[in-house]
Amino acid sequence: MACPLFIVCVVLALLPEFAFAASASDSSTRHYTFNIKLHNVTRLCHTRSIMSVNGQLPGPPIVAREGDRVIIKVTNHVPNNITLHWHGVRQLRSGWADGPAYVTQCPIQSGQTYKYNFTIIGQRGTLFWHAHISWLRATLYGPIIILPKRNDTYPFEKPYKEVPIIFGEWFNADPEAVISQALQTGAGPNVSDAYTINGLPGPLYNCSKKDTFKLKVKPGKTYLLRLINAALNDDLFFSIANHTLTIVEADAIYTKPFDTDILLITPGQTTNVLLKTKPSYPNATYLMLARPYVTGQGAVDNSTTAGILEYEQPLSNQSSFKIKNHPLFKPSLPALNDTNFAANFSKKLRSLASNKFPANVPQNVDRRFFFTIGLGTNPCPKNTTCQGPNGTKFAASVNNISFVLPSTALLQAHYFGQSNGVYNTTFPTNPPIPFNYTGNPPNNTMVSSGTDVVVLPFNTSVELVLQDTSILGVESHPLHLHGFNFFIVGEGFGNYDPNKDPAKFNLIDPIERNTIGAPSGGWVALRFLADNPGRFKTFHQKFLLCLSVHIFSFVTDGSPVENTYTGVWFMHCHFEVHTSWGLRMAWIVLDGQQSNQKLLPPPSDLPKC
Ligand SMILES: [Cu+2]
Repeated sequence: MACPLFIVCVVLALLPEFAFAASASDSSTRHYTFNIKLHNVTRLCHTRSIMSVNGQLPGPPIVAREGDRVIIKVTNHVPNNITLHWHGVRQLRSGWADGPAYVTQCPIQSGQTYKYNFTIIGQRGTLFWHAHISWLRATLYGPIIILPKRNDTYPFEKPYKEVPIIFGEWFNADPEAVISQALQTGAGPNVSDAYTINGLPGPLYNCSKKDTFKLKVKPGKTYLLRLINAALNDDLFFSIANHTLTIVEADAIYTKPFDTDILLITPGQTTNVLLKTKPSYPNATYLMLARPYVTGQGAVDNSTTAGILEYEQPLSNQSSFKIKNHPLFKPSLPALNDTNFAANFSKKLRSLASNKFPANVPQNVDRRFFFTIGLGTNPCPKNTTCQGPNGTKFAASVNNISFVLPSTALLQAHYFGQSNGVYNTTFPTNPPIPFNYTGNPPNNTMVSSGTDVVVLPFNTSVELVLQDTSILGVESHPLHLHGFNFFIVGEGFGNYDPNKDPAKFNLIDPIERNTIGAPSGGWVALRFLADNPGRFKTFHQKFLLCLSVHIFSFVTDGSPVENTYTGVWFMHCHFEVHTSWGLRMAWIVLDGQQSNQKLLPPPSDLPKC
């Protein structure tokens, strides 16, 4: 049996149809060990036991080249259930490694280990990893840095140095207690106590001067800052005093470079910028600030985190000048609710769309979806009092369905043909009751709940319009799609008009990303090709795949049903509070016909629920 199978796989893997990619020797495997433990951290003079990876906050960076395989051995040494998500990594055919709890996997239980194993295909830039269960990503997060392939270059000036700058959110209380209390009372959760830059709040907070991130630079150099917003619930404005930033990449997609003094980054988004330092030693230091862009009506942490851009002193200066005596410049940031800034900034972002890095925008659409996103309410359970709007409980929904996570994982349920009673495939294409979405809200704000998904055949070209609603106030929502990037072909304020708005779509060079700040009181139109499970490209991978598919069908008596190996891709608001309230759903993308368009079998250590 093995011998003819071997030959078949060699022949199949060599077929020119599949043979356009790099050879296996170009890429390597990167191994990481992540131990999740408790450790004490003090911020704002409060000491708290936090969950962290290898005792680090932020967690350790994953560094790989495009084309590399990454294997992260994650061991859970804390009492809580854990999963980790590799945010923005497309996970072609490796959906088992995506990480959202109860969607692609059951959690890693205390004392257990799971090896996340995936290959980074066709992506380069900055992404990040974070816990994907409850609010644990408050302290479990870190950068993913994808370098170009060896001998490949950036489509911009080679930076002198690269620096990750990861924004976080610090709670003096345990964030798990914060969300669990909110879900119980129905009220909005308590807000954070500080924002952080690389884990440090900075000098504008009490007791935090020593906890300040310092970026030490040399004059006349270009630095690549890899900005990541890992905050739980807040979009952030960011600026460095007296320095212009050039945006060159967003969500691991190269952009047309553009200069800006201020940028906006939502939770779940990443942005690479070039920072050109002053040509000579400036005798000054500069603050970098981040504070929120706020559109909702609930309580908000409106504080500001600061880091310091400090020039290294020339040797000749060191005795005569003290940095302390230098002027400290401070950038100005937009007003907290500056929605015009958000809209203008968003319009300026374009894909590079070069020959080498094309924008493959789907020009034709197979399936159109129109989803409302926003807040709503759930009734207060009998004999209790609730602290949400008018004595109800806060909820959030997509097309008025507040998504309920199952007690097993959707992908496992589907793969093993056990979806009955776990989920329905009836997620509505349109809102159940049309209304004036951004006008006067309807009297009835109650949501329905369920575990409903959309099923898409392989390679379906999808157009998805997300429409904000005014129910309990309009708000910008950072919508994140797992497993894909989408193109942002259009956006606007008010209600989407299917007759007029498509004429204005950009199908040439729209920005491509995995998370979009859907406009407050407006809509955004996205397009993506549902091609994941996806394709493998190297001979090595094709050969192994072929073997595994055949061996798997052999050991299971050749009986796995066609179209049962699929991808299940979570889509949700990256404001953790809205996700907790149900602003989430999932897409099931069926396998393609060819063997390289199918999800691989589950790894043997896949956690059980
Ligand atoms: Cu949201």
